[in-house]
Amino acid sequence: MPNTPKKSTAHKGKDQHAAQPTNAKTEQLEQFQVEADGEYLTSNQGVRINDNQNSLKAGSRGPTLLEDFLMREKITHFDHERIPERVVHARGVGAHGVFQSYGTGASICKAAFLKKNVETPVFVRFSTVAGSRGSSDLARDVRGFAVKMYTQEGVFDLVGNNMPVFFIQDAIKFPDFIHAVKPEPHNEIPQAQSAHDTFWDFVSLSTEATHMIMWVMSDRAIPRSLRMIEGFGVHTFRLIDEEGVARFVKFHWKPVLGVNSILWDEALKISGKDPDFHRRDLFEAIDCGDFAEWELGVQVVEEKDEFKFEFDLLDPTKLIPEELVPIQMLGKMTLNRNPENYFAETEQVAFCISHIVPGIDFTNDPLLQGRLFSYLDTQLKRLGGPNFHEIPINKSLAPVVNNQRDGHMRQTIAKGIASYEPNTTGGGCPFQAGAMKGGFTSFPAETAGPKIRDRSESFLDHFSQATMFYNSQTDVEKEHIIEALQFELAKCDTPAIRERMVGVLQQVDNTLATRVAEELGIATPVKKSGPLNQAIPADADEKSYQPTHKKPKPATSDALSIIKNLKPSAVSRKVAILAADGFDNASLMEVVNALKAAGAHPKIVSPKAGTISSGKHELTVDYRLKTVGSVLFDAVFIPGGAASIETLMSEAAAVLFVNESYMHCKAIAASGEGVDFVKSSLVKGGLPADLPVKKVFTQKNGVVIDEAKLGDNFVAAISEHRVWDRLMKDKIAV
Ligand code: HDD
Repeated sequence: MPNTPKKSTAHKGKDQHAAQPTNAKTEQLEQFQVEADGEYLTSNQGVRINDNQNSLKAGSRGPTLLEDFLMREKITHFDHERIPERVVHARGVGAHGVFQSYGTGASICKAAFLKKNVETPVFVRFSTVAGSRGSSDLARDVRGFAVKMYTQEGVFDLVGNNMPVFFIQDAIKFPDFIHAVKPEPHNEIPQAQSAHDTFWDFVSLSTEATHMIMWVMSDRAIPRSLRMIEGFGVHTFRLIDEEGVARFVKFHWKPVLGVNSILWDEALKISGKDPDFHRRDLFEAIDCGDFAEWELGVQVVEEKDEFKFEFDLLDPTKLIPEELVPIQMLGKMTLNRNPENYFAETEQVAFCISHIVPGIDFTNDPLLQGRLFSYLDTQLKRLGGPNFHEIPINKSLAPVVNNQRDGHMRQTIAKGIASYEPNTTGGGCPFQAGAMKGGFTSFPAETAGPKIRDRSESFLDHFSQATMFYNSQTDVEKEHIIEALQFELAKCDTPAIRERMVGVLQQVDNTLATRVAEELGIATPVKKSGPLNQAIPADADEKSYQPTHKKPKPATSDALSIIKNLKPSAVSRKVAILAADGFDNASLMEVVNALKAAGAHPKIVSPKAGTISSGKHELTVDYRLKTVGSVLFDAVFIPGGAASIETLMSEAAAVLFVNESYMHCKAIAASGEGVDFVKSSLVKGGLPADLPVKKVFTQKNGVVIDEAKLGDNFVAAISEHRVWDRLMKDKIAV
């Protein structure tokens, strides 16, 4: 029996895992917040500063004195403001929120945060992978989706992406892969782009990347908003129930707004118009109460079914089709509060895949196993030492009680003389909890086998799921994948790399490979040189490496298409109202009211900043026309009003606005003289006179003009997100 503690310590006995109020993390962070509006400037030692404009000099025109401790303190601190940016996922944005459990997971997982109605504070950081901290949000890239849950049993980090598979199967390949995708080492070009030789060289030589390549070349890599991406834990994890029974799971985050993406031409332009597009979108949405929401779900596979599938559950380049194992929803996450300070919170947050709580455990996925080492190691470098868990954003809400001591920047003032265990000097405290008192116990998975550097044969099928993904897309989505590959490979300088990649694509789909090859001036089929699957030794007979276990698998999976799963809604869409002095107030207000009622955000865009007037009514201009562009909006409305339209007619930027909106398949509405403006703009924009005027208006394909219920019909058109018929039927190239 343990002794009674002699001295009071931070140990709180059995209460330490008591339920946390939702705002507990907010309160914890508030203790560290300092208002910037204190009355007087002080030094870091609290000494009031008399003059912050002039350094201490020998005479007013003389040299600055080394003695100026105030200037030296200020400049020294400035010189040390930067910490190393993340080696990957450097560009990111974060938000606070809460996870509310439905209780539906309680039967398969003993973790307290999955019990019914438990609310757990969270901090989420979204990111791109390849670009530096200052790169554009709109790079064609994977989006990181890292969630830190401050559960009552400790911190749980679910460090995932917006794509359910990964490029490589073994963590030992990660540095090579990242070196290949990052800017080339001799000239540090290109920034935040995979469209260059080294990336395509690597992935064409590592065919395990083929499935992920399909995802990255799809519209998933260019989201409309971070609020409209899915999230995936990628690896197969384990959940353990109260009885100690383990099940395999894949984690999924499903966005309430549905998944939506933009066109590549828009992405290129947004990178210039507003490289902070996603960051701004998330910040503004939370700021105005459009909270971002996701449901957390799991696909569950019983231990006995581990080998039921065509693929290996431990292979991170494979997904479990939802048609085979449906997702069970466990709870809902709402992001409802912006950080107070980017550096203190979003930059210093430290995710580690090893941060798990009782009820969750790992599997032998070799990518996951390597990540278990990498994240802790990277935080030590990035945040400067072993005490990064004490930084407010990383601090656990469950009490932290142990004998770890000291180190750079230690905050905790540990009392007492017992800094070891077992002890009697501290009354034995803190004690090991043991499994019965909530101590973490690893699932006793059977492990045996020779020590060997090898890859399981069950990992060798590199193409089936790439083909399944491609075949699951609509024609529009397939077209986008083809165009993305044409764009990227045309940026490769080395012909052999392009050719090798076309050879890989032939393994996925012949039409896909042929369409890409045509644009690159390559004849198909490409002659094969050596085994395509690079995991197979060069001198091996490739046939003997083909998977022998043929098990049922779907040829397609509708869940993999964005368009097939569209959730029609105009909620939080940003709509431009293009107008100038003399606008028609009645139609403008009808549309504005309909948009607001649907949860969309109408914004007045006008040639000049300030205000515009209808004669009787005055409106504040939200954006000056030439400062923005159609790519920053989801739709456009041009109200009538002779004088307003006359002004717009003479603005090339307004004509471009309408044309780009049309080409990007966005909903367009017009009333009165605005209708003529749309017609003449489209003709001026280079579309054949008979195409837009006849087809656009007779088919009403997302162009709503002068109708009764103009506002409602416009909202209906916006809710469809895009009018893809324009791309396919009218053959508009963007
Ligand atoms: Fe990683 C950051 C996601 C494989 C090594 N990773 C990082 C972040 C996300 C992911 C979302 C950003 C976290 C943040 O916002 O701070 N990484 C993934 C996923 C992977 C994956 C979903 C595959 C399924 N990562 C992976 C491997 C390794 C790493 C195989 C190394 C062996 N990842 C890191 C890292 C980073 C990181 C170097 C950089 C910054 C950081 O950790 O905190 O440790």
